[in-house]
Amino acid sequence: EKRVKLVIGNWKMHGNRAVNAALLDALVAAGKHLPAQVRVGVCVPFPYLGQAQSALECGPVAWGVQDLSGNAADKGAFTGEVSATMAVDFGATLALAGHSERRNLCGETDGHVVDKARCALEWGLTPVVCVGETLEDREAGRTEDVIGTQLAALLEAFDVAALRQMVFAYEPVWAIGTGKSASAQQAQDVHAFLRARLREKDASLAGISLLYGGSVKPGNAAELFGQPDIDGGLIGGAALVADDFIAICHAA
Ligand code: G2H
Repeated sequence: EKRVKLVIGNWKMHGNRAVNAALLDALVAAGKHLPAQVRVGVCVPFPYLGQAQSALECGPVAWGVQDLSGNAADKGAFTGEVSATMAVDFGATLALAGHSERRNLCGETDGHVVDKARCALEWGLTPVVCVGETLEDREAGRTEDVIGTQLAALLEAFDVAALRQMVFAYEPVWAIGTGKSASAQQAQDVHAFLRARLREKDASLAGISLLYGGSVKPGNAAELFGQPDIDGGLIGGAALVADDFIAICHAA
């Protein structure tokens, strides 16, 4: 099956209007030279969605959000929440769900991740569902258990047609922002495991794009993306440096 290659920047809680403008301008300038077979996007903090839309709407780079309300897809009495329709109102097409920082710092459970993915799908946003194990999990030999459980929540909650609209990102928690990337082989092993689980549910799900995230840099991107089951990356720190992010896009 032919899988879509994807590189998504996750700005996390970084930026301001001036810094974003420079970064977005660089992406616009690079846009026409980006490899045609690679879908590129950036997930920005909510207040800057409009800025991303204005800058990117005429080019090939997509934009999206780092989180969404799982309480309701459109509106309601949910103080502080941002809905899928609001993101779509600003042209977003991508929504991260279940990033480890949200699971660990904000107490998001697999149930919340399912709710968020459901709200995203209701309005045509592509959910980018993140899974990953901690160092403690890995050292105890629980990597596949932990990731298998995180994935199973989605596989049980959605039918095949809905799952086919999703992207999954494997982000080992111990490799996030630590400068310590998983080796290409470690990442490939988990990606192969995820793809096998998807295929078990339905053969067509083997065509889902699986991204690797965790200290991807220009220097390690080509090797990671060259693995048979890695279809691109979710890029944090390096997505804040235009030249690095563009180099990573070219490595996909
Ligand atoms: C993992 C990744 C992007 P970084 O969180 O989601 O961040 O590339 O900084 O490790």
